[in-house]
This record gives sequence, C-alpha cells and structure tokens, in this order.
Amino acid sequence: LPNPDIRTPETLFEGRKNSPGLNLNERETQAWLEHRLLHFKPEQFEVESTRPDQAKLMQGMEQCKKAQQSWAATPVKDRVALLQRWAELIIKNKEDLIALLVTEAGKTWADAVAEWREGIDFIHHYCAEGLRALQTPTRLPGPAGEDNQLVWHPRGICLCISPWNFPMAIFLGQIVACLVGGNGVLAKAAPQTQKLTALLLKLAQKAGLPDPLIQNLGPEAASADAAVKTLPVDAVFFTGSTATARTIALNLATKPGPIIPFVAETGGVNCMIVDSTALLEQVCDAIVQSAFGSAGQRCSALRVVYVQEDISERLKTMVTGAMALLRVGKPVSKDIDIGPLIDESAWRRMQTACRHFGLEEETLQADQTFEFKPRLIEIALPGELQTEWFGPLLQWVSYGRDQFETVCSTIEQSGWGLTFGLHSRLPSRAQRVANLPVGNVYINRSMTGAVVGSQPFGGQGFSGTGPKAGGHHILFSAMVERCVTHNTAAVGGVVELMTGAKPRG
Ligand code: UN1
Repeated sequence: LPNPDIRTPETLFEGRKNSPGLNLNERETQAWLEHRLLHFKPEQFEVESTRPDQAKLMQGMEQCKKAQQSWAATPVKDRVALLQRWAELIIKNKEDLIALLVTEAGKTWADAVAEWREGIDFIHHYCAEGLRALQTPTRLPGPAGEDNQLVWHPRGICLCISPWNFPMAIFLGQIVACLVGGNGVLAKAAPQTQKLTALLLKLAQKAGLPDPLIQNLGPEAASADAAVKTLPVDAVFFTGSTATARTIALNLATKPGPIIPFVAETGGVNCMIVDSTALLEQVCDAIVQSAFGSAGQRCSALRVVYVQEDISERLKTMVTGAMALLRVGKPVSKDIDIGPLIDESAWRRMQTACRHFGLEEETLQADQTFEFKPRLIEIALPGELQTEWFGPLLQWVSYGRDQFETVCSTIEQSGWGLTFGLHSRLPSRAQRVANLPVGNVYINRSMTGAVVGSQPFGGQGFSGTGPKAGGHHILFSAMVERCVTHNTAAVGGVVELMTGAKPRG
C-alpha cells in the first residue's frame, strides 16, 4: 500500500503496540496534530438535528432500496473502487477526524490515531475480501451431466447499530462489510458522536457513493430496538450491550414477515490468569494497558485478574505503583494517559460500581468531563463475574497453587466469552486456555487492540453471536449463498454467472 499512513503488514504490529494510549508514538505528536487540536472548533461540523418522522423515514428507506438495487447490479470491483475512494478521503481528512474522536468521544490522542487507522484497515480488509471472494462464482462438485455454481447475493438493507466507544472503526467496519456485498445500509450510530458520523457520511458522498445508499437515522432517532421494530430491514448488525442485544433479538423474533438474521458483538467480564512462572514486568504492563487503557471503555478490556498467591502481593505492589503514575485528564492535552468516561451516565454507573464493591465514591465537579480514577479491588475467589461495569475498575483475585483448574472452570461457567489472557511459561497451560469458550485468547501479552485481518474479533455466549469483525466470514453474513445447478446436456448448456452482482442490461 503506497500511503505511509496505512498499516502494511510490517507496521501493523508497531501500530497495535502504540494503540492502548500509554506510549504516545513520536510520529503522531507532529506539530500539525497539536496545532489542529488546540484550535479545533467542533461547532463547524453540522449535524442534521430534526427528529425524523415515520413518513420521512419510510421515504428514505424506499430511496435506499432503489439505490441498493442498482448497487447490487454494479460489479464488485466498481463498488470496491468507490469504497477505496472513501478510504482515501478519510486519510486526507485525518486531522478533523482525529480531532472529533478526541473532542466528541473523549479519546486520548494515541487512541484516536489508532482508531482512525483501524477504520481505514477495515475498509481495505473488506474490499480485499470482496475482490478475492465475490468476483467469480465457486464451482462445486456434482453428479455427471450437471454444473453447480455457488453465487453470493446481498440480503438487501442492513441495519448497522454501532457504539460510542469505537464510533469510527466499528461504524465503518459494519457499513463497509455490508456495502461490499451489495447491500444498502440503515445506520444507527451512537448519539454521543454524531458530528464524527456526519463527517464520515459527508466523505462517503464526496467519494461518489450513491447518496441514498446509506441512510442515517440521526442523533435524535429513537432507540436501536425501536428501529428494529418499525423499519423494513433484511439483516441487523449490532455492537453494544448484551441487554440491548437480547431486546433486539426479541423484537426480531416477534416481528411479522421473514426471519431476519442478527449478528451481535456484545460485552464481556474478561479475565486473565497469571501464574508464578510469568514475567512480572511484562504482566504489569499488560494489566495496566488491558484494564485501564481507553479508561476501560472497551468490550475487550480486562475486568478480573486471577494471580497465583505466591506472586500476588509482589505483582500487586508493581501494578498499584504503575496505577499511581497514570495521568487521568482532559484528552485535548497530550500529557495524559487516560481520558474521561463518555458521559455523566457512565460516570454515575461507575459510582454505583464503587458502592457495590465498597470503594470510596467521587463527587462531580462543576467543570467535570467525567474523569474516573482507575481502581483496583481485592476480592476472594471466584470474583464477581455477573456485571460488566465498563470502566477502569479491576478485580484482583488470588488463587492457590492447586486452583488453576478451579479458575478455568469459574471462567467457563460465567457464560461470558469475549477475551481472555494468560501469563505463564508452561506450554500445558497455554493448551488448556486455548480451549476456553471465548472468542480471543491472548497469551503473554495485553488483551485489547485486536488487529483487523490477522486477529478476527468477537465472542460467544453472553458476548455475541459471531461471525467476527475483521475476519473472513462477516462479509458473508451480509449475503445469502445460492446454488445454481445446470443440466449441462440441455439446450443452451451452462451460463457463466456473475457473483454478487446481476449482469447489466
Ligand atoms: C469494543 O470495545 O466494542 O480488540 C470492541 C479491541 C477492540 C475492541 C472493540 N477491537 O480492543
């Protein structure tokens, strides 16, 4: 890839290392970013603020359906060309997009840069997958005298519901996966980050994507589950809480009409096990990054760490020492490690968590931007694995030398299945945890920041349905496969089919 801003395989891992926001990359602290952020005026970005009425929405859906039909008839390589053009404009508009990630989503500079890169990676990845898989049909074996071709068709209009914690990467990832396959999109982006959404959609328009192909429900639209109930959509892609996913599933199940497929990526009470063969400096770094990076506002974040009793006190001293050095503050300053929580309700929820664990609560200041100091709470085995609090709060559980298996079954039985971390130098333990029912297992490293393309991300159980973001399969969940069987002996013989697109004319 010619553009130096895009992660090539050689730089992917360098990007990941820098993404949790604790080591700001020199290259990213260029004067332009500093200048842009300090003089940035979010007011210049317009958001359409009218509450969409039902009639207007239905009209938008009709226009979207028409646009989708000609989009589906456009060859994959032409769709991809337009999506790549969108990626180019996102690269060109780096400063504004990063500034909006900082000001609207409260991201640190390093987290904002990492997310901007991830959004572009998603576009490139799904475009490459589309070109690889959708240009020609797959020939399947069959009986003599018959020809079988497998072709992929779009589902129609996909409702994409994206969260505030990755308002660019997840928003783009969902939408582009659907568009590559020839679908139209109804976007329900997070209300907290609507200026960013508006700018991304403006760039899509500028790139030449047909205007009504992506309908935006807008900042004042009713909740995601209301959209599911009332609007004619053919598939739903959701990232958010487990509770909302259940409501959406219920609404889909009781909606008259066809059965609608649903892909959910939800949360997790994610655990890590550290045994006494682990390298403590590495563990300390991994714990601080995984539990407190991005203010713990990642569904992949570490929530409960199980530490073998022989090293527990020593490691705790190291981690609490590192926590005392973390600078929590307003993200527009680059001299911070951790930004604020997204809004007042998130801040209040963390105060409830403090009460729940018997920790001291904080009081709201007049100029609050909802900073919340990272906390560590010691708790007895098995820990508290019911609630995902979604902030920088870590449960610390010591376990006995012969309790490794007990800890593994505690995690298995919790029902959560998103990320898991192991720090150990025993190969048998790596083998054991690779069998845990979770989507992403990380061994001897931090457990956030999955890399698009090489580490498909998503969970099972309470944590989601799959297929995983950034993997090979998600593209196909926005499509239907159709097997076309020809009797080759009949007059006319075999027609070479196009996949994912109807031939023009
Ligand atoms: C989320 O937090 O909603 O691996 C998902 C990671 C990110 C997680 C995104 N891809 O940390």
